[in-house]
Amino acid sequence: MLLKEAKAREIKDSRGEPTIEVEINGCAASSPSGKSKGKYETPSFHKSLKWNIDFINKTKFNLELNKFDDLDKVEKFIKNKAKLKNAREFGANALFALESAILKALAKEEKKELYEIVSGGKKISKIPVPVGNVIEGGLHAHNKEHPNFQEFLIIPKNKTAKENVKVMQLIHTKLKHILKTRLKTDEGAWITHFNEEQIFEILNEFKIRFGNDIAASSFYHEGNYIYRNKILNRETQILYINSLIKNFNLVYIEDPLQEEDFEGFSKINKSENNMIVGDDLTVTHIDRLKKAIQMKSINAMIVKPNQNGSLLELKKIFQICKDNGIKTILSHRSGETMDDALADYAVGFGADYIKCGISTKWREVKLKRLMEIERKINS
Ligand code: 2PG
Ligand code: MG
Repeated sequence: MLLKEAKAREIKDSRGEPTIEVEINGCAASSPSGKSKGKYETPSFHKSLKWNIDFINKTKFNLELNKFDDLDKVEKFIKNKAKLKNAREFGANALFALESAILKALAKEEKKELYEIVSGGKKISKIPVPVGNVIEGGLHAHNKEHPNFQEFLIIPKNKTAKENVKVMQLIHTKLKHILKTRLKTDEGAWITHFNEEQIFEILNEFKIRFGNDIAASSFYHEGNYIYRNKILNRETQILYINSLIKNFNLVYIEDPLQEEDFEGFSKINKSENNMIVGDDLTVTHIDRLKKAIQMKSINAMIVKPNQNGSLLELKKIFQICKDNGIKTILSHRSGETMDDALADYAVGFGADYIKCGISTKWREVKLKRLMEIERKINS
């Protein structure tokens, strides 16, 4: 495919905030945005959203691109043309939307699916298991009394994505009545005044695997974790999290400690049956992942395309995780677009899990695409 030019424009995400969409040969791709952002994430844009849009619209690329790894030519071109230290400096949202639109256009030209371009033709061996948030607190909830933990996630265990999605949707609907709420967060999970332990008791009744994105940096202040009814220091937070893992059989714990505490993460009890997950800790960056592996901080990692920007680096991250026995969870952001490509990246890169919510149209398109890919692979 000869990439001559690309069109970029501003669109609104599910929160009504501006983000970027790039279109190439009728194939559009866009970037989401987060609210509980990691301190070390790549900035979304270079100088501004407008600067990136103008740059893409005015550039004549003239690059011959025929496979996933040819994104290298794009990254080198951008680095030189925009006089950057590296391609990520272009801005994670802008770079990801551009690279994603390129891969979609390439898939169209080659009459292939996006996930086939991403996998480089390798046989697809698994469909990632969806991780769905049913209740939210922390920065994602806007009611006065809410749990401190940001996400209460359920992880079904059926053989197919179709069955897993059905189970998640059923539990999500049942919880509306149990919690007696009609209010949803940005990610379509329920808002409640119940506290963490009350919610665990409720989820236990469903006999399903569950856990949390604690997003601990969001309630950490000068050495303490400030809960609505208690204050814990580093040591007592570690003891508290380890007791929750044991008492409630939590199988998934994301960011249990603030984003600088690699050593503290190593003290959270890991086993074959649970995932201690880095998100704000690792921010989809190779150096932070390597540090987390060296310090035994995590046994699983969130991968967010727009925390990094470069799909080539994402590919490397998946390889490093695989080589080191780190489970991978490809994840949406709390401010999402209608782009469903997350499912293709999860399948194409061979992610173990996909975290994309359960309810509301921005999340449902991604689950729908996941089930569609499953049908295509099995047909
Ligand atoms: C997270 C994400 C997605 P945000 O912390 O895992 O749920 O939240 O997009 O607000 O960073
Ligand atoms: Mg998180």
